[in-house]
Amino acid sequence: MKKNSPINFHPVSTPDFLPVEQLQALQLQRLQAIVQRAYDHVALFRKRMNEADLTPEDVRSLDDVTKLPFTMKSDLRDTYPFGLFASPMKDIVRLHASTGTTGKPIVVAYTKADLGVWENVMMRSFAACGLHAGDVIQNAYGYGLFTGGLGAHYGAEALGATVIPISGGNTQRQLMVMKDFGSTAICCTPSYFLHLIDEAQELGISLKELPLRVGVFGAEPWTESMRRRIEHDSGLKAYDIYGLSEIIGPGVAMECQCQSGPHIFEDWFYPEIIDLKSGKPLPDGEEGELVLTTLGKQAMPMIRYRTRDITALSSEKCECGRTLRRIQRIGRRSDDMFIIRGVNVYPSQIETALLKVEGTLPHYQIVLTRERDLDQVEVQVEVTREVFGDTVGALETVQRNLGHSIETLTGLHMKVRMVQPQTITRSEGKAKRVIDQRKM
Ligand code: DLL
Repeated sequence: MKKNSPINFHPVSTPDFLPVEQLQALQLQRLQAIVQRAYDHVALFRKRMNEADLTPEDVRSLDDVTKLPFTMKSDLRDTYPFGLFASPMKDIVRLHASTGTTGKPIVVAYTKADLGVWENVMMRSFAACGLHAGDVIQNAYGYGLFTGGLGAHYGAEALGATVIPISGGNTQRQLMVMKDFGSTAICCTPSYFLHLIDEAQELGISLKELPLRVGVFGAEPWTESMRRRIEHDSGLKAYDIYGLSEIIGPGVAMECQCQSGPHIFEDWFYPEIIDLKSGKPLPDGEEGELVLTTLGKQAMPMIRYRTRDITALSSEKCECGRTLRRIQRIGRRSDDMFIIRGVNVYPSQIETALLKVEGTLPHYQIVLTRERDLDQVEVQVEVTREVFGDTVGALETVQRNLGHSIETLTGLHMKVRMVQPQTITRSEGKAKRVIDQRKM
């Protein structure tokens, strides 16, 4: 198979290409049904609706969604484990959980019908980036309570592709399988794929010579610079897939072959962008927090779930012909942000700054400490062996360029420490970018 097949403009056979009026009619019908379901079966939602003096009949148009109360991550924690379920246990066929950084995980549930929706959006995700029956998909997302593994698995099978359910980790085996089984696509976090690129180099395997042509990367923020780096080093086309457990898992939104931001599968997930502080809805094109309503989730309907992910919606026409709106790549979460000397900083800004400098590798960590009540930040970044082996003068130049690049993008002077390749801990799943050692 050719490494980069031409852009595949799909025939108009999926809801991806529905005329907008038809899509909105479908959304309204589903929204009304799901609000009624949540009202009838979820005590917390009914209580909030009653407090706001609302009933499901108040949802007469799509715009009426803005009247409804928000759902927050804390609601899932407070009702742990099963408090937001709208189906009896006998109808629930799968549970997943996401482990937060603190305390109890959040638990999510699926009925058979919900799994059907998930399979459908994942199948459409794979099709959107040009995969089809005959492709060999190496699924290196973790199988288990994390939604990545099983979510991608069933979507790939529904597409008719061959799935390799290898799960995350064991990098050498990943490479052996990739080579011997002729994988044409890989699913994993972008940071783990970088690790695979490094390991392949170590082992003398040229990824560019393998049949691998598509990467389905998500579950963590990554930048355009990272995409360019990955594509340059591996020869595949890297696509951004977005999703979260609370809504369904992977497959809430996926890039098409135009690579211009993930299309939201709006027939199942109704998106809004709100102002972070006021909670007021923002028009398309403006950046704010993504709020999602599941239009078909039976077991655990999520009404106006505040994702904490920051993005903007685009209703501009995409060349692929899909009528589904796109989200701007999610580079940051409102709770990812750290404040240094009064300035808000996001890890993605640092990633962009680092990757602009020749000689750096895309592996970095941001360490926050506190000295005499002052917050300090040190950016640790791996540099190439060539840089490390070079003269002191050359090393200093790279360090200076790094400091300058960070300062230009964040407005802050940060300490930069260059470290040897392979010193920063690799993750098989989501990379941990910020190490906060400040004692609160
Ligand atoms: O990470 C689901 C997933 C699996 C998505 C595989 C894509 C691929 P959670 O563990 O619940 O679910 O984490 C969800 O991860 O709110 C975002 O902050 C972040 N995230 C997910 N995809 C992307 C992406 C899965 N493409 C949280 N870009 C979300 C940026 C992402 N952040």
